[in-house]
Amino acid sequence: MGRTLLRGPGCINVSESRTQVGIVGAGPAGLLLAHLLARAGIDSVVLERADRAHVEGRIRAGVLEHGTVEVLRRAGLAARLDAEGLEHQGLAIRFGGKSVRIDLAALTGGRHVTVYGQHEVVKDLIAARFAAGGRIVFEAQDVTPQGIGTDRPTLTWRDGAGSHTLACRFIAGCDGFHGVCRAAIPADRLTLYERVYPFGWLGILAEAPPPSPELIYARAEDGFALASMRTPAISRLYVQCDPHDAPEAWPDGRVWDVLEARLGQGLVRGRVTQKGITAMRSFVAEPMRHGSLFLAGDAAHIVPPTGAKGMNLAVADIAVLARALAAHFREGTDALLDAWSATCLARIWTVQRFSWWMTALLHRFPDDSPFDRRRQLAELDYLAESRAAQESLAENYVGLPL
Ligand code: RFL
Ligand code: PHB
Repeated sequence: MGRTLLRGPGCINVSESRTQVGIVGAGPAGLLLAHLLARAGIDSVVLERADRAHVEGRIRAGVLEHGTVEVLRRAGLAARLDAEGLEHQGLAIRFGGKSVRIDLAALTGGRHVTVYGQHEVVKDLIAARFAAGGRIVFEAQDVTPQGIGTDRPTLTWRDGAGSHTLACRFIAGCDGFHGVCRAAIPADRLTLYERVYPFGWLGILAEAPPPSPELIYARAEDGFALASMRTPAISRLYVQCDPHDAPEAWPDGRVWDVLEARLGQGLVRGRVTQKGITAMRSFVAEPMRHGSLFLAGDAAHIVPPTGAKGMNLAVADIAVLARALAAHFREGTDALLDAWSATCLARIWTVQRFSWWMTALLHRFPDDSPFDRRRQLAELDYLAESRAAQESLAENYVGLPL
């Protein structure tokens, strides 16, 4: 635990404390790691830049793979997920006036996905951490990892109470794509792979029932659209847009008109309660470990959201990392920790390929030639006709085994 050092009257309050694993970021990756470590008897502290309301209100991913639900269930985190999550046995792909149902369950021997918002997962994780007496510091400013090349790294930060230092054995950088942890690794020790797409997604949350009980992915001549949901009464809808557009360029009427044109039948309009634009990229930083610092989730890799994989990859990284850290602290063996980055990267590149493929299949690329457009339609026709093609999509969509 910590001790507080007061440096003179009216001066800043400086505190020092110690933990086994210092975790930067209270997104799904950081919070799940803290939870799994606690269940293995390992102490951690989570440092988060934003406040709790912000973290719990951030609308992002919505589709949980079969294996992600299993991880959450095994960790005792699925009471609300099991009660409120929507099991999806299939999805639809619409193009050129056709609609193809991908029967996920029939094509994968009974596996399915579950629609449950990422912010609900985050709320469940925060509640579980606090119920177990876990430490999460919200509104931690200027978090800085130091000594990551040694086995005694530290995290320093500031908050309203002063400056703080946390001595750790390991640091987990779970601070997303724009975090500080990846930047703390010397540039010559990382290889970065990146592809930035010439489009983004405009996403809305609307008080309207979804057009269908299953997700609809639509490829139209002027771009992509997706109809998802959060509950049977709340739709989550996306349209492909210019990544540089401001949300103000998309008044509600325009969003609904474009959705209707791209999705086709069944769209129900309602009050729009949230609107935002996400740029799209594919990104991998290798290796995911430098000394005592591990990068997990979006801090190490980004996928375009077309395959619904971002949060699922973060959960997979963490499930493997928690096991490896438990082997270190409880059994004194480091083989799993030493293999962690390579173990995760094998899955990550498989998921990168699938997310890129789904994106290329369904989006309009500005420099596509007429040949490219016809080839894209031919690929969709093949998917509509071929069980082998559908099996490949379904196997990746429900998630490869952990
Ligand atoms: P997160 O969720 O980004 O959490 C990182 C946390 O770290 C905090 N942080 C810091 N804390 C302290 N000090 C600093 N210097 C910090 N810098 C950052 C942040 O405040 C945050 O709380 O990463 P994590 O845990 O790896 O989880 C990954 C998922 O969030 C992500 O893969 C998906 O949400 C991706 N994603 C989407 N995926 C989908 O499948 N479907 C979607 O619709 C979808 N929408 C999105 C998204 C990602 C977005 N980002 C990252 C910009 C929409 C957005 C806007
Ligand atoms: C969502 O519900 O937010 C969602 C669903 C499927 C995707 C991406 C996002 O591919």
